[in-house]
Amino acid sequence: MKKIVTLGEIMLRLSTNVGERLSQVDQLTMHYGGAEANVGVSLSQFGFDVYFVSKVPDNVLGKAVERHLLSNGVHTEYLVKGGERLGTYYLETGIGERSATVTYDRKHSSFSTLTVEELDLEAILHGAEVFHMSGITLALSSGLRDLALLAMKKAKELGVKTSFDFNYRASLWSQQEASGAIKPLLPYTDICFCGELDAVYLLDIQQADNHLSKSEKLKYYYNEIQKQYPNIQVMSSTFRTVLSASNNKLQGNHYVEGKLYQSKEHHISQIVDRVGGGDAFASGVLYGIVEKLPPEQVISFATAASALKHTVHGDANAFSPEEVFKFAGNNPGEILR
Ligand code: KDG
Repeated sequence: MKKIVTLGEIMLRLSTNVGERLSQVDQLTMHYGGAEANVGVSLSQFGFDVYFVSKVPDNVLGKAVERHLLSNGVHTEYLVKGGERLGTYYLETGIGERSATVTYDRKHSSFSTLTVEELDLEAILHGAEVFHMSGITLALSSGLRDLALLAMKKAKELGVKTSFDFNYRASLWSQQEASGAIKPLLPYTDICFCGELDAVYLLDIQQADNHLSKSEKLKYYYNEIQKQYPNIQVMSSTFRTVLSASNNKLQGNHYVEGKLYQSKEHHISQIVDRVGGGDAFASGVLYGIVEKLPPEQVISFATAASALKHTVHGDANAFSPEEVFKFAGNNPGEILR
């Protein structure tokens, strides 16, 4: 089986039911989240040998996290035990015109104390097809920023494809801090998940001409990013049209060798839970790349995986490739040259 490694924080998520306010409920529903853990779960369901690298407390919550990962087929050998606490977040679920809100309670989490000395990066990354991580990890501590850079460099040294999702979270850090931490990683990145706002606000790329269409603008940004970082082979992102918190349109974009490939537009008219939609998308792109699908199919698969995520509760997708292909339908997407 093909080996994939993801590194990041896994968190406890406590959420309200639809139509409830966090300040008014007595009961919350428990799930596990964390961008790179979500990607790991999806990729494991897609049939890969996934190793999730993280740090969780050596207590009953750490054990519960491990059980969650194992029950999804994710390997936990590289789950370091220690530190004080499991990062937690609260989700007030949105409905209609009211958007969801996220409240973090993750300061001083076990993961934020993880250091390079606690991991054998060579052994962890050896033989992997892909190493994936996201900007969320960089936001959590300076030790994690050092670890992330070393891990990306080590992956490149070992011939492992590196994947990085910007995943900018304004509640964790400023654009300036994010920009300063993300830029050093990009020369070691092969596959990148970023969009227009990331290009303008985190990579200081000049705004595209307003007369261009949405896709032409994105292509301009990707061209500019590639001029600065020619090592980045693939860039992907989605366009979301928000009709309401529970009714969105979603279309995937995938840039390879100077061409932009687009999926069909999915209309998700009854969103159950949109958290993790981006991670499901990233997992779909990585699946397509590892399985060497043509770019039209990669983006069709990834966008379908993301659309499917919106129909299930919790942060992580658990669909098989067959289910995703079936949902994607026969429309393979189109090439915008
Ligand atoms: O992409 C989904 C994540 O945002 C969610 O699982 C929680 O990792 C998380 C975060 O830090 O926001």
